Amino acid sequence: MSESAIFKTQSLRFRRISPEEQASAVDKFFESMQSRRTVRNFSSDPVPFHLIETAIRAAATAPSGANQQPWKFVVVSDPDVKRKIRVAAEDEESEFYSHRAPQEWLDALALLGTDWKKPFLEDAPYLIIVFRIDYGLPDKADGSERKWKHYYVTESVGIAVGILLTALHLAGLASLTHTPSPMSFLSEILNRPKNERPFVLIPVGFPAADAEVPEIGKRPLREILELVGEKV
Ligand code: IYR
Repeated sequence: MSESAIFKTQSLRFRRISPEEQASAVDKFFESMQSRRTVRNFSSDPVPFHLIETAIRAAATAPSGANQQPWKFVVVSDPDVKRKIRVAAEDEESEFYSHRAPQEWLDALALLGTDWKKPFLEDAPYLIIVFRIDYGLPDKADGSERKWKHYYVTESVGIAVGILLTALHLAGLASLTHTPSPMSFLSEILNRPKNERPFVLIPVGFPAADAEVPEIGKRPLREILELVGEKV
C-alpha cells in the first residue's frame, strides 16, 4: 500500500447496545480474559486451521499508524521447519541463559521457571511468527517507486498481537508469547524479505494434559488505574 491515498468517507454503522448489555458483555469478556495463561507445555493434538486463520483475521482488524497494517503473520506447521526453529532458538537461548543475560535479568525471570530448552517449538501444532514491517518496498503493482516509512510500527503490531492472543484464547486455544533473543534466525529460516523483522513467535495449540503454570498474579486495579475527575 503506497502513501498516496484519497480521503473518502462511509457510514460508521455503529449500533448502541443497552447499558445492561454493555455491562454484561464487558463482565463476560473480563471473566474470560482472567483465565488466559501463557502456556509452555503443549500437546501435539491438532488444531483446526480455521481457528488460526480467523484469529489472524481478527488481529489484522487492529488500528495501525496511517492504516499501514505493518505486519505479516507466518504460520508454521511443517515439522522440519519447526525443528530448525527449535534448534536455532535453543542455540540463542543457551547463550542467553549461560552468558548473555545479566544476573538482574535472570533474577527477574526466576519466577517463570524458564530455561534454554524450548520443546514447545516442536510440540505445538502451529507456530505463528509475527513480523513487523518498518517500511514499504517499491511495488509496480501499486505504482510506488521508492521505499516508504511506516509509522508507529511497534504500537500497531503490539495491538494486533494483543487481539491475536485474545482471539486464540476465545477460540479455546493456548498460546505463548515467545521472544528468543536475537530473533533474526527466523528471517533466514522463513526466507522473509528484508523489510520484515521478527516481532514475536507464538506457539499455539492445546496445553499438555499435565501442563502447569507459574503461580503468579496480576496487579490489583487500584495500582494500575487512576481516575482523574468524577465518574460521569
Ligand atoms: N527469551 C528467553 C528469556 C525470557 C525473557 C523474558 I523478559 C520472559 O518473560 C521470558 C523468557 C526465553 O524465552 O526463555
